[in-house]
Amino acid sequence: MTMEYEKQLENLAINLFEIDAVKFGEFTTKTGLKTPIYFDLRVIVSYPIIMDSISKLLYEFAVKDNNCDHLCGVPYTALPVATLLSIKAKMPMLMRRKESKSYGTKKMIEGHYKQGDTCLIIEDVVTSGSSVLETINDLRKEGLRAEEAIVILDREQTGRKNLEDNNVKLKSLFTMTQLLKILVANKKITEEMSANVKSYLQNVQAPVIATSLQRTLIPYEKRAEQATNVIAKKLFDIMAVKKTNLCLSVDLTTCTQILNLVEEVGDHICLLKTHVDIIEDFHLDFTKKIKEMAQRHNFLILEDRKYADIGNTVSLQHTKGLYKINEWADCVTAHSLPGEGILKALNDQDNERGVFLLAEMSSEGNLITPDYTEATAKMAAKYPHLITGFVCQKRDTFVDPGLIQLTPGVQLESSKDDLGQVYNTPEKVVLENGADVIVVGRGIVKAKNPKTQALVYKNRLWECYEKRISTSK
Ligand code: 5BU
Repeated sequence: MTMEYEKQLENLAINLFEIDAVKFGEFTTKTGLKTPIYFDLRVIVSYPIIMDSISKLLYEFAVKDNNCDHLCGVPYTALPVATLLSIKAKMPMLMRRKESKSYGTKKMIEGHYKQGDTCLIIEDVVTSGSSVLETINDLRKEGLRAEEAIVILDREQTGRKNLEDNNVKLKSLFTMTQLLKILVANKKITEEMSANVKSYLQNVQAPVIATSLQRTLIPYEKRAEQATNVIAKKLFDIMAVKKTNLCLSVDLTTCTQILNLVEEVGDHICLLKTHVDIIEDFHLDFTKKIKEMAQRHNFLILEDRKYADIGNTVSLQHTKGLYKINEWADCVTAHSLPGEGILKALNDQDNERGVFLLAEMSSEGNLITPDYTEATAKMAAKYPHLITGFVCQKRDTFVDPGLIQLTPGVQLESSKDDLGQVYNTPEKVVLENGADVIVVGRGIVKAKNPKTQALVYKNRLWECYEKRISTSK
C-alpha cells in the first residue's frame, strides 16, 4: 500500500475517534458485560466526507481488484457504504431483507442474480462474525456463493476464525491493534488505555459459533458421543467400526430378492433402507429374517415410509395394518408438513427408535423451500431424543454434530432418471454437501454384479469421508 493510502487510513481513524464512532471509557454491552471500548459506526451517515473516504479506502483496499459478480451489505450500518462501493466499482448490489420470517416464503434477497453467482460481503465491524454469517447463509440458501467479506474494523475477537470455519475469507481495513496504534501515535488515547483494551479483548473472546461445516469435520466415533437419539449413536458407532457410510436402498419387490441381496452386501452397509409397501409377497416372517441379518451383519434398518398424516393416523400406520413397522424398523422417515403431531405419534418411549425428518428432497421441481427446511430443523430441535437426523441434500440444513445427514440421489456419475430423480456423485454429496450416510438404490440394485458394485460404492464413499475429516487436522 502507498504512503498516501496509509495517511488516509490514519486520518480516517482519527476522524472516527472525533465523531465518537469509537469511544473509550467504561461501557456496558447489551449482554451486561463491561467494556473499555465501544463502536457505533451508525453515526457515519451524518458525515458525507467520512463516508466518501471510507468508500474510497475500501475500494482501493479490496474491491477494485475483486472479481465477484455482486456485493451485498450486512444490514443496516453497512448498507450505505455498500451502495457507494457498488456505484464506484460498477459492481451490482444485492440487498438482504432483515425482516422476521413472518413473510412466509417471501424472497430474502432483492436484486437480479443467477444460481452460482459470487457475492462479496460488506460489513462495518466484526466481533464474532455472526451478523456476516446470517447474511451469508441467506445468500447461500438462494444458491449464491459468498466466500469473501470486507469489513472496516476487525475487533479481533474470534470473528476471523468463525468466518474461516464457514469458508469465508475476511479482509479488514483496520484490525483493532492497528486502530489502537494510530490513536496512540496521534495522542488521542494513552498507552495505558490501549493496553487496557488489548487485555480486555484477549480475555473476552466472542463465542465460537457452531457451524454446519464443523460438524462434518468431526469423525463419526466422536459424533456418536454427542448423539442424543439412541439410533443415531448406534449408527455412528456402526459406521466407525465397519468403516462404511453406505445405506443400501433395497427397492426390490419380493422377499427372496431382498433377502438374497442383503445377504450378499450386508457386510458393506451401515443401514438398510426399505419400502415395505412395494413387496408383493410381504409376510411378517420376512421382517424376522431381515432383523436376524441386521444383527449378524451389524447394520440398522430404516423403513422409508415418509409418514405425512395427522398424528392419530400416523400412529395407526406405524403400529397396525399388515406391516407393524414399529416392531422391526429401527427408524423411519417422516415429513414435517403436518406439524408436531407426527413426532408425538412416533415418540415411542418404550423402544429404542429414531426418526429421520425430511428437510429436503432429491427430486427435480420438488416444492420444499428454504423456509420449510429451516422450520423443519426447528421442529426437530424440540424432540432431541427422537430425531436421528434429516433426509436432506445440503450441509446448511443443521449444525448439531449429534444428528445424521442422510442423503439420497447418489450414483457414481451425476445424472437424472426419467421421473425426476437427480443424482450427484459421492464427492459432491460427501465433500461439498455434508452427507453422513449416503443412500444408493439402483446404482447397486440394478448393477450387473451388485455385490462388487456395493464394495465400489462403499470404498469410494469412505475415501470421501476420510478426506473430509482430514481437512480439519
Ligand atoms: P435410487 O435408486 O438411488 O434413485 O433410490 C433412492 C431411494 O431414496 C429411493 O428409495 C427413494 O424413495 C429414496 N429417496 C430419494 O431418492 N430422494 C429423496 O429425496 C428421498 C428419498 Br426423501
